[in-house]
Amino acid sequence: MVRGRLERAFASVQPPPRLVDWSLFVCVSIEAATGVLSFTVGTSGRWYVFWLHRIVGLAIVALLAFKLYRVRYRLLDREQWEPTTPLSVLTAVAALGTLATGIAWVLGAGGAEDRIAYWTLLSVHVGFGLALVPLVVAHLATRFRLPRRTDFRERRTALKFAGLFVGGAVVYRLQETANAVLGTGGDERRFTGSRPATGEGNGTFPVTSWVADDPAPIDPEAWSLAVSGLVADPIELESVEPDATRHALLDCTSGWYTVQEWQGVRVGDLLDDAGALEGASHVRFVSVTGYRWTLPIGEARDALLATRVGGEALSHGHGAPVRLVAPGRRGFQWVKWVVRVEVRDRADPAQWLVTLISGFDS
Ligand SMILES: Nc1nc2c(c(=O)[nH]1)N[C@H]1C(S)=C(S)[C@@H](COP(=O)(O)O)O[C@H]1N2
Ligand SMILES: [Mo]
Repeated sequence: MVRGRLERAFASVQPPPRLVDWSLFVCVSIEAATGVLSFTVGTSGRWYVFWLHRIVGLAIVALLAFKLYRVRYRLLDREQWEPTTPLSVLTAVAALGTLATGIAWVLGAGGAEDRIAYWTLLSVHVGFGLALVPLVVAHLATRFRLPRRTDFRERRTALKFAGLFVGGAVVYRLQETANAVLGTGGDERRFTGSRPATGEGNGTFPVTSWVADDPAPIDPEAWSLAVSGLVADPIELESVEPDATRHALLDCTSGWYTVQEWQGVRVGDLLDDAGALEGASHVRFVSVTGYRWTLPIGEARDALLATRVGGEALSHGHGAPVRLVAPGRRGFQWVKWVVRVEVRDRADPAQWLVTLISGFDS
């Protein structure tokens, strides 16, 4: 009796099946795009990228509930399995894993030092999400059905969809309020969701590699820093004397941030010594591992090559002898163990790939 009533209630709010499927595809695409984009956002001007990601994520919870409810007999009854069903199951698992880790992270689980095996909770979320994208595409390819005009015709359908997104926003606000009331950490988070690692110096924040970078400690005697490329007089420094100080915030995409006092040299001073030539528009910072990142020259001038943090000499893990401090950029752009500063006339799109594969060859 109760079950019949529940089923009728569910059937009456559920949008047309094909529309649910295509909406899931669109929402997962938005999540993949905003997820990747969020990695490049370091200053609060583009906070809406994170908002969109959270709200569309909650809409997926509802859409997936409709979908799994609809296909439950097909999944639970082995007799009904088709050749494509295992792929569908895998896709569902990846989707549930992405949602569960994302929601747990928003609700306050997984601090900077908590790890699942080696990864932070947020990194596991990213991993599930990256696996989900090709699975959804393959799932769609094996079960391709175009939505029909009639799927969109009903006014009520549009209302249901508006409801989904408004509901997502409301649930997200309620969650923020609940976290604030319970003191489970809504407040101290940045707009990126990252949580603070507090204190001063090497020991107070995690040593993090983006993927596989893990060089042997660098012998300062053997180390030098080259400033080359579009410059009048290339220079090679055997050591760096810190003469500038900056308070800057490092925000790692694995979900933590720290504010530290960094000491080192202004990149602008190095460029003045070497004499940047006309046409110089970008500066590339290259690690001993090959890992690299490029900044527009105006921003690069204002960045620091740091030798000290929180009053201490930089430790090996944090990038000694010298690491880039790029205020307003996400942590993965703060190149550690820098050996070359290259003045260039263009950006460097290949850097994305390099940061992912750097370290696997050593
Ligand atoms: N050469 C190199 N630099 C790197 C990385 C790396 O893997 N290799 N990881 C980046 C990432 S993801 C972050 S968050 C910061 C972390 O700096 P930390 O280890 O000092 O906390 O360094 C960045 N610089
Ligand atoms: Mo990071």
